[in-house]
Amino acid sequence: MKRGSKLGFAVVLVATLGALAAGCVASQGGGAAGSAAQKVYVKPGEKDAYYAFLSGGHHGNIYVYGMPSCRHITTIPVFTPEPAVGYGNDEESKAMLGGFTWGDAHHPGLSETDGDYDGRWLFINDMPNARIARIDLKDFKTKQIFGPIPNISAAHACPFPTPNTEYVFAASRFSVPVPNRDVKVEDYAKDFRGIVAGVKVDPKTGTMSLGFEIMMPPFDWDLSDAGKGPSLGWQFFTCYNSEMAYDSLEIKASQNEMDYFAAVDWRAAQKAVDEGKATMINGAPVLDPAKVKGIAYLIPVPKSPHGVDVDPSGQYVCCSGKLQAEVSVYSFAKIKAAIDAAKFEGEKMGVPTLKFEDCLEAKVPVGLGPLHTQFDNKGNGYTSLFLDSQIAKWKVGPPWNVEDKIDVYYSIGHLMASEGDTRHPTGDYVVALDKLSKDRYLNVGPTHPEAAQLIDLRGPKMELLYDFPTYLEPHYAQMIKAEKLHPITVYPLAENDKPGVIKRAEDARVERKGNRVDVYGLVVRTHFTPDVIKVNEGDEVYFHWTNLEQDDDIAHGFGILWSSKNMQIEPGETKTIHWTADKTGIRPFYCSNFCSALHQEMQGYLEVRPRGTPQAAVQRPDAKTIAEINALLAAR
Ligand code: K7E
Ligand code: CUA
Repeated sequence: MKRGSKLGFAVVLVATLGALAAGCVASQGGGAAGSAAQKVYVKPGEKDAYYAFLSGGHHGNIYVYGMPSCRHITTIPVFTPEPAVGYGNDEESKAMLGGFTWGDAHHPGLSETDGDYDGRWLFINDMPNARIARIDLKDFKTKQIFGPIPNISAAHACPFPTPNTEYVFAASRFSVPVPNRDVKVEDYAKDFRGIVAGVKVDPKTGTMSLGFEIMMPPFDWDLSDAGKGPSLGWQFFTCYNSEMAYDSLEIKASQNEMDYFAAVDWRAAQKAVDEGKATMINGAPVLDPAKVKGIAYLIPVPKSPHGVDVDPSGQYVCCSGKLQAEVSVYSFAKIKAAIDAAKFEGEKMGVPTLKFEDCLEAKVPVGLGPLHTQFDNKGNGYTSLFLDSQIAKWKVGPPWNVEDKIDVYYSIGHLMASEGDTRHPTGDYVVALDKLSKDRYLNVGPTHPEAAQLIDLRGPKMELLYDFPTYLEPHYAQMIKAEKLHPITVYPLAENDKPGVIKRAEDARVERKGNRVDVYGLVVRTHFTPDVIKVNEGDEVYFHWTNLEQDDDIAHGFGILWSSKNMQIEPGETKTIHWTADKTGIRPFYCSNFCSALHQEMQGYLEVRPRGTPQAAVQRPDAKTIAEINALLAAR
């Protein structure tokens, strides 16, 4: 009996193992899904290997994702007010936005040193208003918005930093008269001009300033990339509409067999400006290539090109002709030889044109609707195919053949490879940034999300790992190794020298000069000091709140009832917000960011009295309150 029962157990055990083995095989066969899941799985508490910065398109900001998990970590407000943190609401960020409440952000550009991402800054363009923002990757905050850049009409080919971040660029997508004035649109070819601008970046601070502008023919300047290695010192810009149409562009701008890309020698352009060869137009030094030679050249490209991408070696310039099934690869050495030999076929408004055959190296038959190309570390290029909804992988170099293709869902625009714009792409991943998601996600009504897809490049074949929706509308993105970034988690109080900062309860006060009232206050768990503030109707009140916390993730909010005033003050930070005391009565304010067990108690009152009510020139908290706050601070 005993023996029999043992045997029975063994039979059951064998059967179980058999089932497990079968299950195992099934899951492998089912298959790829299991292994793909493992490749994107980042265990709870663990962190991703890459930061990915996706442009927010007409949302005007930047989305930060972790890769390979594809988790959305945060959104950085850039060109658009953001109410939760109060971006565009506090005085500093409001001034930076310059009255604009939207932007259309297309191309994130990480700063580089020696052609590799250095993790210092992130630049991004606002196309319609021709602005460039710089985000400091020390705290992931927008620090400067440069522009609107004079004479530039829609900065699409922007910012595309140079290999040592000497410059970021902008070029007019829609040409206009320069200077803009009263002209007829029918006089387009005569009076309209495109502009290419080189914006200098201070190597220490990242501060942008205008270096030079170049007057270009009125084509639609589209995309850009920086030369590197042998092509260092040159910047490339594609264009469409060399037909110079001003209406029905979808037909009239697709007539020519060839459009162009421009090669701009930015060192020569800067030198010409420094030598006084520019004309000032709207405050910008503008160079006219008809008068100043050697700064720009045009090279023919088939059929309305979109992306221009320089390979990691810097030898090849790859242009994607939207209406052509090929990537045209140009040799920089050939371009340079033709320029040096002054072998021109003509000129366009003073810009010499080179011959197509003199510069072309290869045509790669990638497929329909090529838009953008990225690279890996094994000598391959990856080109997005909008019409085919595919990515084509091809050999950069002879025999220039297509090696693999993968379907994407749907209608891919840009793609981004890990460290893909550098001299040393890592070859781990590419993310497809698809323009249409159609049926891929739960139905949320007519506003569909955009679609992004993580693809593994490490095997011989591209492998689709993961789909993730994004809010409107990433165009381009960049991915940097996480180990390169070391953001701070609190602002060191000792370094805080912001206007309006106070660091001791004794300094908290309300100062009045005429009808201007300045509140110098502290926020700390769980108290506003002062929390009762007396003002008069019509007063212009400036609240300067300093968050004395030095603990991670303890931000406080400041929101005023019945108003649009709200902001977040992060640990160690000082922020100023302006509010007009518009109405006599009592007006509560409160901490809008959940900060502690007594968050709900973190509130205060504005007592707004009628105009002319006598008020002290300075109000201070009483000694008891100061002692309480000091006790609170000491207890931490
Ligand atoms: Cu969407 Cu670079 Cu603006 Cu191409 S751009 S797709
Ligand atoms: Cu402070 Cu909530």
